[in-house]
Amino acid sequence: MSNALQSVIKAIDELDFDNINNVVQICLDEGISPLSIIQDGICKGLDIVGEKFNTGEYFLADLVMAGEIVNEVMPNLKARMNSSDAVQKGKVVMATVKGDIHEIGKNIVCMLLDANGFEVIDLGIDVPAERIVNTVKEKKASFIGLSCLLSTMVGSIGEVVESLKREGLREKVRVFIGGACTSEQLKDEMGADVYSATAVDAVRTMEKMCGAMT
Ligand code: B12
Repeated sequence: MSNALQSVIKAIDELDFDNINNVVQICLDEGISPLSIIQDGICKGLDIVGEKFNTGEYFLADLVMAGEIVNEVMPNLKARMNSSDAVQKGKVVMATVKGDIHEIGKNIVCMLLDANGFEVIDLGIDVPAERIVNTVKEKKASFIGLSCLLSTMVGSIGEVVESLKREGLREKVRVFIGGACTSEQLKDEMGADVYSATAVDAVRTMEKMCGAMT
């Protein structure tokens, strides 16, 4: 791995807010893609922060700081990923589930979908099932993307699926799930359609499904 990417990991790991823009710019100057900076730099750094939180070396305030550092650099990376000539492939309603306020992973998925020609309706964090389902109905969306990082909140995924059934919309929309505490098994337990481990996987699978739907 390049020294520049290592510096991004280190800046996140050490919660070095003042240096993050600098090290990300060095990566960009070296021709490293925004996607690689996110996946191989930022996400790896966040994994280390999560480990340190687990072992008691970092506290909640440190998690907050890690989130702020990522939010600081994302606009710059997002601006470089948007493709202006993208064709609209399908509508996706994205949300972090009720009870969960983690937004970084969801925002990355939104960015990638947007850059690849999907219309993204981002409802934000801690979103109740009814709001998600009402938006699907109103916008006639084909996909829902649910982000969940807290094991205690996985039931919120099931609530969205049940609410879709009640509204007679279950067959009209594909439900994707992702986030640190999700899995293939959880997808089956909650009655969702697709589990994607990364944002890139999610975009590829949606693109394939769009092809199959047309
Ligand atoms: C930063 C952080 C926070 C920040 C978030 C700031 C922000 N603006 O988002 C704050 C301070 C808010 C926070 C709070 C808490 N956190 Co926190 N947090 C983290 C940390 C360090 C990083 C999360 C992150 O952004 N990762 C990077 C992103 C890019 O990864 P990702 O979300 O997994 O996304 C990727 C894929 O999963 C996928 N993906 C994500 N979403 C979706 C959606 C779809 C549809 C698809 C297809 C794919 C997809 O694509 C992404 C890119 O490839 C993690 C540790 C970790 N390694 O995950 C803990 C972690 C998630 N938090 C944890 C905990 C316990 C908490 C708190 C309960 C702490 C507390 N005591 O209060 C609170 C919960 C508050 C709440 N109600 O939600 C635990 C969860 C344990 C569990 N299994 O339940 C973790 C795992 C830390 C740990 N090791 O213990 N946290």
